[in-house]
Amino acid sequence: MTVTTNQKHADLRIDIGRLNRRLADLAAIGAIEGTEGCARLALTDEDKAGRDLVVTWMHDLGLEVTVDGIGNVVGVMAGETDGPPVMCGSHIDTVRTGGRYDGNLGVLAGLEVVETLLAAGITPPRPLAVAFFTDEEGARFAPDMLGSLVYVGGMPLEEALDITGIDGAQVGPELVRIGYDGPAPLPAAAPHAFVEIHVEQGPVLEAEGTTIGAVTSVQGISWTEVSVTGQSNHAGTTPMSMRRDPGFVAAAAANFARELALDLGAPQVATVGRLELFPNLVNVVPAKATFTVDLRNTDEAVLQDAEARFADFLTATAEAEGCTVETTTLARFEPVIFDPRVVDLVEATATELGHSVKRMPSGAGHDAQMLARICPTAMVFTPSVDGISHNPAEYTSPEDLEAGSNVLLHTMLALAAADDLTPTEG
Ligand code: HGY
Ligand code: MN
Ligand code: MN
Repeated sequence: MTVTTNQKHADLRIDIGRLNRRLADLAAIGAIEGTEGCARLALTDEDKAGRDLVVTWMHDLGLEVTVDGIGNVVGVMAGETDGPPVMCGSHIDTVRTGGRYDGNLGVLAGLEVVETLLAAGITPPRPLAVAFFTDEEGARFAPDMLGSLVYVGGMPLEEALDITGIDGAQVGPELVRIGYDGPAPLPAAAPHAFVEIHVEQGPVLEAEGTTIGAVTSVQGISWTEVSVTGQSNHAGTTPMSMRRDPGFVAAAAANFARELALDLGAPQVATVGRLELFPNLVNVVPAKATFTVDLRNTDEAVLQDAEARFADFLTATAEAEGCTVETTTLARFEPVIFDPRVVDLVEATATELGHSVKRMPSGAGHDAQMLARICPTAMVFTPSVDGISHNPAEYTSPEDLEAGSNVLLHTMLALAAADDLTPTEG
């Protein structure tokens, strides 16, 4: 038995033109010239400008807007009753090569749901909430999903405010600087349920010609920053036998990470995304190499095995090169399983709306994986053209955006009408 969709408003549909206009208006902030993408790293001026625009839209829709101490913003639409809202949301911070849909869709589709209900004169049985969480990407300040992690009580606010970013800035002062160090209490009260719509960011839905993903889980994530220290020396005069070259160790580690992922097989992935050499000059054997390794797997035991094998290789290679190694864990989240009742509802809603749908895990991290700690949670995926994301060329067709947003609308209406997710007849 599942929570069935709300038949009363079965014909209600979102306005895709309005949604795409908002996506375009938000993407214009931090726009990456010559592309459809945008760059709004967390807590930068561009992020502030994006936040201000979305908060303005929330006020225009009559939502009650709150900001908490880590800068999470929640807009609430009153329901026929009080109590915990059915919440949707995601993030509006981006990576440096961001697309216009990653995160932004989850927030703006939520505003579209609200505007659709307002236009139809519908008051939901429970309050609805639209949220954007701070620093989901973790690209400037690690870990990723920082705002939603603090929101659910997974990290004390004080610890989060002390985090130093890749540019030396700190979370706390940056929040104050952009005016988003808000008063709302943390950890937050649990919503009734949480649903996040997000572009898949991978190739699966497109390859299978499927319109909707009913996301069942999020894979485990392991981020480590590695600092290798050797001895800077002359590139021309230093015999190879006398070198202590951290650049070599970093390159060998990056190559090993690829071999490790191929050896373990899908869904294991491994990425060395950030790599800095010092002094980074053509004729100097580096003194220091700093790099990050991102390992992920749906299976926690295999992910731990991958971490151990990588660490062993790193230690042995650095030792053989006469270098020392320091590692810092930037993020470590185990795989998360979403509430099957909400996953079932997303799947049933997609089917009732006439869309093809597939149950699938998420390769990317999402705020939903944190909300799943405090309330029944699931996600709606829409296809990504060529599976591309974290790239300004990221694209999802209006038809697929519309389908996914209508699934969000009716999933939220069903959750708003359900009594504590108790299965209903039918
Ligand atoms: O890294 C991730 O999976 C997400 O984009 N923060
Ligand atoms: Mn995202
Ligand atoms: Mn992302």
